[in-house]
Amino acid sequence: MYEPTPEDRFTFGLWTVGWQARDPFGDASRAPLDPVESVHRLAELGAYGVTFHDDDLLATEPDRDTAIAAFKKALGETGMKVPMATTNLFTHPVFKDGAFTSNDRDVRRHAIRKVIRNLDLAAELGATTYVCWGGREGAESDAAKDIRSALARYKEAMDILASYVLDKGYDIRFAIEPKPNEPRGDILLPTIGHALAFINSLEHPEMVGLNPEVGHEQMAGLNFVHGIAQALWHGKLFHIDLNGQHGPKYDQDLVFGHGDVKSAFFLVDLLEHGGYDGPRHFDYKPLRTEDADDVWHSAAANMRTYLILREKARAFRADPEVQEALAASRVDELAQPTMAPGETLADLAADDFDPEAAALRGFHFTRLNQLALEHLLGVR
Ligand code: GLT
Ligand code: MN
Ligand code: MN
Repeated sequence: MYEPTPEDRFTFGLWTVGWQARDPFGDASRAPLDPVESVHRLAELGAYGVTFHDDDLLATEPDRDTAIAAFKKALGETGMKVPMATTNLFTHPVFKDGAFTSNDRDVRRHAIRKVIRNLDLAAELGATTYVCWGGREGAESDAAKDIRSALARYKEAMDILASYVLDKGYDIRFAIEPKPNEPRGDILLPTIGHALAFINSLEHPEMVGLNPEVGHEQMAGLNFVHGIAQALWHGKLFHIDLNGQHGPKYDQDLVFGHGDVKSAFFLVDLLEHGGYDGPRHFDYKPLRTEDADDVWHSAAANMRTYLILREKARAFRADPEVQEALAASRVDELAQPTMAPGETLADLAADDFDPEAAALRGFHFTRLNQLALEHLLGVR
């Protein structure tokens, strides 16, 4: 029960289990982890694949060719896939004022070269999604950054990368990952909504979608389930970062479900019934208190929690009382167009409607919410 298999398509960033737990106040509490070990351990736990930043591959082996060869061998031995890759444009101090949007033009050129180099490797390993998390694209002072120029440079970089992928004939789409703040005081493209609007201004909008992260929207006090629903509605949910967060505070990157569990329940319900067929990717950080063994317990916890919530969501949908409550709340009625085919505004004007009577009708949403909560709490 709740044993993950590759069919569940669970994936992990190498940087998650490999996080050494350095934070702004303290040194690493764990030793570096060889990506080869991560691939083997995650495969044993039932994961489908791994994802990586260019620099993650160099965690314990500084020579790039040797590191890539060892990584490929581990993939071959385990059958693990690489559905997504990304670039580290935030750790090296050269990126302290951003990468694509640094005020320093030389840095912007370096950033684009760094992405292009890793795009070639991503394509070779079969990745079809390339994530762009602009963690350092931002500012602490409104005097320090011309935001309109920064967005123009962001667009320029995305347009260059898209045309590179087209020229090479790679089967790759880009996924922008929004985040409101941290490590910058304010980050560009802070939410799903900002990123969706930005994508519309690109030269190849069809090649660019989103990689929303649970905690990042919740840091901004936003409803992640609504954000994901809107991304799906626009056809832009290219990838997803699952983790946990307790409301607006620093980015916690908790195990999936270890933050707002009710939101996690409705998220799984949406992903499972809303038409998302991409990988279920975990982007969490094993707590700094945990030792080398605990890391693997935490990795397993993400998948187990997802599978438990998936079963709860299915049971919720299948419960006759829930179906009856959904009907009583007229949830399906919203799918019905407000005007019937062929109806005119004259027909609309001719409606015999009594707002006073309609205002007396209750929607019974509390009952529905309580049923969901009881499924989640395991008493139904
Ligand atoms: C970084 C960040 C994540 C992003 C990753 C992609 S790395 O750890 O906190 O949210 O998804 O660059
Ligand atoms: Mn993320
Ligand atoms: Mn995060």
